[in-house]
Amino acid sequence: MIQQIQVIDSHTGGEPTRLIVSGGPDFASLLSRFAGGSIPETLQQVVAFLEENHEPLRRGIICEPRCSEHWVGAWLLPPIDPKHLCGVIFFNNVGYLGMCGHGTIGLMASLAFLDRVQPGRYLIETAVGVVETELLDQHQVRIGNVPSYLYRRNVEVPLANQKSIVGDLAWGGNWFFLSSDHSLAVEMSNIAVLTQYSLAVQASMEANGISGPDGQRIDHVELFVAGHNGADSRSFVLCPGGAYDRSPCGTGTSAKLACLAAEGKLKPGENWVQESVTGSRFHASYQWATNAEHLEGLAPGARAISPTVQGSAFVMGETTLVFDPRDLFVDGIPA
Ligand code: PYC
Repeated sequence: MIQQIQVIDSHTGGEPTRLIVSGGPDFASLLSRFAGGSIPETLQQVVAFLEENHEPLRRGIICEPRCSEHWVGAWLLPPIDPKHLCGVIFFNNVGYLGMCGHGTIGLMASLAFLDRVQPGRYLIETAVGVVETELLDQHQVRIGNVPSYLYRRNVEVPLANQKSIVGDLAWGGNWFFLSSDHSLAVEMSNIAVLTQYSLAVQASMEANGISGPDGQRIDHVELFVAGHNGADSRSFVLCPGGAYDRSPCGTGTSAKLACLAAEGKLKPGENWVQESVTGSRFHASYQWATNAEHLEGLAPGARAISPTVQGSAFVMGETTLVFDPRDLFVDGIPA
């Protein structure tokens, strides 16, 4: 049977998001099947179900030939709590993401495009917690992300030729290795070098057992240099799956703020402008988090933050994807 899926494509600071608005799995019945636990627990069970039963569809939607590795997909779900706007589950070319900052901004701009939301504040359910959003106009969105924190400081990651890089491990809704300990130019002309270098850092962390508190893979690498023209910092972010983030990365900016807060380099409420390698910018700040003591790996006495990240997204297309079982690449081109 030919399957049809309706999507809204947007980009946030150059990083694209494909929001699946209909034609996918029956999420209402999955949510009632896995009901009972907290919102993140239920959504993580839905993710496990998708991983077991709908991998070909994930690949078909987000991988070539219909899409490509630098996109993030977002399943739109009905809310578990009726006071919330909706749920969302993010994925990319290799699997599922915890949270996605640029994707949440894209989600809100896409819902505004569909006339499903007006400017105002909304709560969104993700697999790692409930996120606050404020739609400021058709394009501008402010996100109150999940509690974020520095996990380990000054971690040395060995590299080839007896070299190494030192950086921090932090959580911002995904796991990040963050470092300024390099001499690479964070410029578009240097993307191939930045990508190869960051892939080597990712591979070395995996080979050397450098992980999150529960063995979680540190699957994003952020390389920083000083910002200019009003930006506090400029960064290159490598995502799982090998593509770099065209936006400044919302979860990565949250992880960066957590490190700055822990080091006393940024005060609560102070603004931080994070620029991406493409030149797009997010405006961010934080407050100390309350009720975040439960976070795994939060050192005794350490504090988590509640980051706020603001950016804008633009809709690029409204498309029906067609999946014909006679198509050799109906499930995407295998990597
Ligand atoms: O904006 O959080 C983000 C993100 C994660 C992966 C790609 N973008």
